[in-house]
Amino acid sequence: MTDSIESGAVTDGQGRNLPPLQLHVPEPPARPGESADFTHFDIPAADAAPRPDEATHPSQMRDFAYGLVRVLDEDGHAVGAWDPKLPADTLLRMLRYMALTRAFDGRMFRAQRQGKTSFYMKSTGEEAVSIGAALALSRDDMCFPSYRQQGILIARDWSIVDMMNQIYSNKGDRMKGRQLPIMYSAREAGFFSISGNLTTQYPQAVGWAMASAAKGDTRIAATWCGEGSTAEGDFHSACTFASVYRAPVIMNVVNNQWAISSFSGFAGAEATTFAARAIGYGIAGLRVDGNDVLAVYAATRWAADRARANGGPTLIEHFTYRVEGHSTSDDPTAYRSAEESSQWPLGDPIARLKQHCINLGIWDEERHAAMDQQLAEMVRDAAREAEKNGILGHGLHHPMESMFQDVFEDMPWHLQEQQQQMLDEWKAAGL
Ligand SMILES: Cc1ncc(C[n+]2csc(CCOP(=O)(O)OP(=O)(O)O)c2C)c(N)n1
Ligand SMILES: [Mg+2]
Repeated sequence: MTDSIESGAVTDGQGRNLPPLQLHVPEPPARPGESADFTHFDIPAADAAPRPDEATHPSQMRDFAYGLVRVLDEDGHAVGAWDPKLPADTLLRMLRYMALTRAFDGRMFRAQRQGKTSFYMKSTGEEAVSIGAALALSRDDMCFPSYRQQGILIARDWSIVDMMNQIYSNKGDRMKGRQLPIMYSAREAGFFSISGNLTTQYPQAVGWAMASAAKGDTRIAATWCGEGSTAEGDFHSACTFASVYRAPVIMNVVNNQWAISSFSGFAGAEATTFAARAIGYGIAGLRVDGNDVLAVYAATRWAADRARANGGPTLIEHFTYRVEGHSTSDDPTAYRSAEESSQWPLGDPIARLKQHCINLGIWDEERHAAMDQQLAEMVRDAAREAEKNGILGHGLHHPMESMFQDVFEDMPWHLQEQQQQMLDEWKAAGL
């Protein structure tokens, strides 16, 4: 039993005066109406990080969990040991895929506002995370993404009409309307079905990687989750399995500073980095400038080479910023400073690669503007094509009775009865 006394000290049953226990409740540095200040971030020079050998033991990797792997400096020059020295055509492909992802996001966001779909999630400012990784992985490596890695499908040249059909839940939707819009699944693109239940993809990716090794295959797995999602138990079980069996897997944490309305501090960012989670598990950890597509590429390539050589898993934290709302259901002006995205110290990933390509003499503003125009038209044409298959509320979805299909090879009698009952009730209601 304890009694509070006026001074705030507490006397316990044994007569000891003890300070009252307190909880630390994290508070974001800035709220709406306040100015954003990122000067406390320690951003090392772009050429500061050495590049360790891919076979380095995790115990020698400690500093990489607290530093920042970077390639592009403030002027858009590629510097330092991590420069992947990519050929011009690869750089321009990266630029195009990032710009296409942004154009796709813009069109689909507007489609939601026009009532054509119920939901959409943009990846604005985070395009480098998906595009850099997709180009560094082999086409047949298996990806277990979260809902903000649409760029992987785009960089694997998946049909954007097919993606839109899923967003519209129309009769062309391969998911037959059974998944929330943007929760794609594309086996042929090595893109595992997205789940709305945060971080379930983590143990699945590790399990897939373990199976690949158990079968003597050569393909590796990669997975992505947000920084908020690292608070899920699944993240930690996945790390344990990955470490114990040295699974050939790359575990990406996209630290975009925000979960929905809760800032990264609620997932532990005030105490340490997300890459440092790796240290406790004996996993190699890299912290990377997530707005630098060349750094993302170089780190992913390092981790992929390590996994392919049976060197085990790597945890990569991509330090980035979620420029827009969490989803179309969110309003970030209600909880964060409007200045944050413009004050973000690591810039915009597309602008940075564009500047780099201009510096190399392989690109210019005119070509960039022409590309943006061409991509906007391409996305508009794709949307028109997808809309022919139906949009929200226009009835062009898969037949209602199809919701009972694809679970059992032969539909059991009780489901047949329920299906029939549904159809009878619909008919009676004149629908
Ligand atoms: C298990 C579970 N808990 C909560 C939610 C609700 N939810 C959906 S997204 C989200 C925020 C996740 O933030 P983060 O992991 O940082 O990813 P980000 O959206 O920033 O990419 C939450 C809490 C959910 N979908 N699943
Ligand atoms: Mg987040």
